[in-house]
Amino acid sequence: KALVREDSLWAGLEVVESIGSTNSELADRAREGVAEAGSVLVAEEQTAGKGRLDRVWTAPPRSGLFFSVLLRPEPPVSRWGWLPLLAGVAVAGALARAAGVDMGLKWPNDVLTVTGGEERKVGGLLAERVGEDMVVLGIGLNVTLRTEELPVPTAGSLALAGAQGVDRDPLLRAVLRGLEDWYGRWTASDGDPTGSTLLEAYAAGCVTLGRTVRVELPGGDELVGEAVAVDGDGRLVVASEQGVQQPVAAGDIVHLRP
Ligand code: BT5
Repeated sequence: KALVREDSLWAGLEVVESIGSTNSELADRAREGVAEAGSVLVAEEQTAGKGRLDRVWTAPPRSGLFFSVLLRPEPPVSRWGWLPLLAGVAVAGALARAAGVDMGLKWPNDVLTVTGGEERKVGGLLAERVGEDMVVLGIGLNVTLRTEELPVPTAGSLALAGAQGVDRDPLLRAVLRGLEDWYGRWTASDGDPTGSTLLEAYAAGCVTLGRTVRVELPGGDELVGEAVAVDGDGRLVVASEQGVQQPVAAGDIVHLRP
C-alpha cells in the first residue's frame, strides 16, 4: 500500500537513511527547482538537525520521526506565522489518537506530552521560508526515546509518556493526513484562522494561553505578562499587569504560573 494516497497533497515521499537536515535538504532542492510543493522528505537519522536560531535538534537514529514537507502557501505571507501552529494542531491530534497520550502545544513550536501534570517536549516544528513563495516545514518527534537517550532534561517521548508499541509508519501517515486537513482549512479561509475551527483547535490544545509567561525576545529583551490570545498572524498576545497588550511574533516562552 502506498504510504501516501495518490490524490493527496503530498506529491512524493522519499525516505533516506541519513542526512544532515531534512529541512536544509528540501530547501536546497526547492531552490534548485528539483523539488515541488507537496514533497515530503523523511530521514531515519539526522546528523545536523536544526532548531530555531542556531539551535540543534538531536535524536538517535530511528528513535522518532524526522521529516520535512515543502509548501507553496496561497494565503498572504503575513499569515504564515500560523504554519507551525497548524502543524502543531495536526501533530498533537495525530499523536493523541495514535498513542492515547494527552498532548499540549506550547507557543510557538513545541509539542508536549502532559502526564500527571508534567510537561515534556516530544516534538518540535520548524518553518523556514524558501525564496519568495515557499516554506519548508520540518517536524521532529520523539517516539521510542528512553530516559537515558534524552538529548535535554526537558525532553520526553511518546514511550516515556506511556504509549506502548507505537509504530512510526502509521504515525507518519496520521500526521501527514492531519497536516493536509488543517492546511486545507487554513488555505480555505485565506490564512485567517479567526472564527475557524483551526483557532478553536489551537486554543483548546495550547498550554501557553491563560498562563503567566516570560517571553525571551530574539534581541535579548524580556517581557512578562499573561498570554491572552493568538492573533490572526499567529502572534502570541501578551498582556502586561497594566493591561497593555503586545503581540509577539517570535520568542521563547517560559511558563511562570498556571
Ligand atoms: C525546535 O526548535 O523545536 C524545532 C525542531 C525541528 C526539528 C525538525 S526534525 C526534521 C526537520 N529537519 C531539521 O533540521 N529540523 C526539523 P527550538 O524551539 O529552537 O528548540 C530547540 C531546542 O529543543 C534545543 O535547543 C534543545 O533544547 C531541545 N531539543 C533538541 N533536541 C530535542 C529532542 N529530540 N527532543 C526534545 N527537545 C529537544
